Amino acid sequence: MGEALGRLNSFFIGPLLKMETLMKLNAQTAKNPPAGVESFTYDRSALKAGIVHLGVGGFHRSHEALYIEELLQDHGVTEWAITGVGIMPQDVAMRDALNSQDTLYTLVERDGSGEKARIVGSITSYLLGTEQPESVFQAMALPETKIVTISATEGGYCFDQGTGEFMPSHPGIANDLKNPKNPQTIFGYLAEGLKRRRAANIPPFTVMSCDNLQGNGHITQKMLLAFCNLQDPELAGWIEKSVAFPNSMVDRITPMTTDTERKFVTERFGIEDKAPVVSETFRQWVIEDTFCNGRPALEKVGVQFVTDVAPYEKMKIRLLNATHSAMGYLGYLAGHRTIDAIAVADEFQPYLRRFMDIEVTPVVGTLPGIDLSWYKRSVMERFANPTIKDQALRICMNGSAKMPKFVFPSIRESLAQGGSISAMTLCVASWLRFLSGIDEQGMEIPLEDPMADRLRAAALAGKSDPTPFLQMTDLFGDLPESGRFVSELTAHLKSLYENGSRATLDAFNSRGA
Ligand code: CS2
Repeated sequence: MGEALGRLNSFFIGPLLKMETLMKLNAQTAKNPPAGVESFTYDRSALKAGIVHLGVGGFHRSHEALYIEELLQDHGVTEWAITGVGIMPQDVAMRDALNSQDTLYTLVERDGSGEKARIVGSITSYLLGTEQPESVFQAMALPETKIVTISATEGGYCFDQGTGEFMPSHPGIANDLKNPKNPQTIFGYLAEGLKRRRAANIPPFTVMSCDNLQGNGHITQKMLLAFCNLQDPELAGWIEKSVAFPNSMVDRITPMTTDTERKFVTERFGIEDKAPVVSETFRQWVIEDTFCNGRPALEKVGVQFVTDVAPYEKMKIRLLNATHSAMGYLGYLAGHRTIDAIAVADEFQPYLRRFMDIEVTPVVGTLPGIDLSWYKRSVMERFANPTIKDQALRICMNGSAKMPKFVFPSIRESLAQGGSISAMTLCVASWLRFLSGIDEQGMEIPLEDPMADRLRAAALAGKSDPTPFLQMTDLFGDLPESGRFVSELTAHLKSLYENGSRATLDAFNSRGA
């Protein structure tokens, strides 16, 4: 939909610069990298893949694959390399890019003080599930595979956003129940992989979600059990008894790789890489230590193991991810295209402070050992990182899975406490305005969301009246039962349509607390 989105999503390789010293990325280049680029020195051929990862996008490659890389490079570990798996038809671009360069890629970490590039070798093979599902099942069934990690985006878990319950009618799930050998969802792959291990009497792997869902391990477990109960109840019983699903909190801002990032890596480091990753320098990973078949010593490379990850997840999702949403939709409507520009824009500062300090912080509560003021300051500094041109459109993708997890729970909790919901409701209104697919200048907005057609139809039917949206209980749950929510939402949406985003923000800011 729209040329802009095509450019944002594709792995299309634009014309590269003609540089005499340009090196194509491959195993040879990794042994002799260009000046200023770090590379690994371990023997890649001696590694075993202890991890199968479903959903190899930029985030996995800037985060988990880097932690593993450090274990391989700095701690002599050999058992925990990664088999990467794509499960979406569009992952063919990643497969082609990575497989044409020995599954290597360049990771560039950037902030105001400069940038550091390294060639990462921890993903030792890449399989495309849509074309070779059997190879994926075999990899999952190997005794040396001990963990399956997942980054499937918040929308990949196939539950009803209103009730949190499994959706057997989800088209991907319906396919996987009918065609277990050609799955489309993570649950189809996990069920088949675990089924084979059980049949071969091999201990199960741990299943670890790396997506921004509160209680991501619990959700994965609940959905997988619901899926298996429909397909093979005995398998479900075995999984319930013997598979671990640790909850985890993951964090690293990683813009989508577009031609801009590719060109930057080529020009700055002299590497021709079809799939580089550019990320911020900050990273965090907090995991519950409940693995059922061993785990890498990730604590050696800075991962925190805790008994309860819930406070960390809540803090991150409600403050970082939700504030991202508050910046993305309204910022895009106000004409900004990158998150750093929104973070420093005068009209956004008071709004975002109110969003975080007055509305979200009271529902997050106090967290043992965590200074929330410091956390919020550091989040705002990360958003403002001018070297990371994180796309507002990336943040605006898949709102139907993000808003019910990032923003709606805080509105519900604040309503219950009698707190203010005005800034959070303005965020929801900006999402609904965005979903009309037409910006304030009359230009098309590229909408990327599995529910895009339904959402756009609701926006066009209601315009400044949110009623068609509020009837979607599979999205809004019980929120529309709150008169306060509905009236504040209606007022914000009307103002966005009638006065535009900047005037709405100015009026909001001048009203004060
Ligand atoms: C973002 C996240 O997708 C989003 O809306 O908030 O991708 C965010 O950048 C990461 O969770 C940072 O860890």
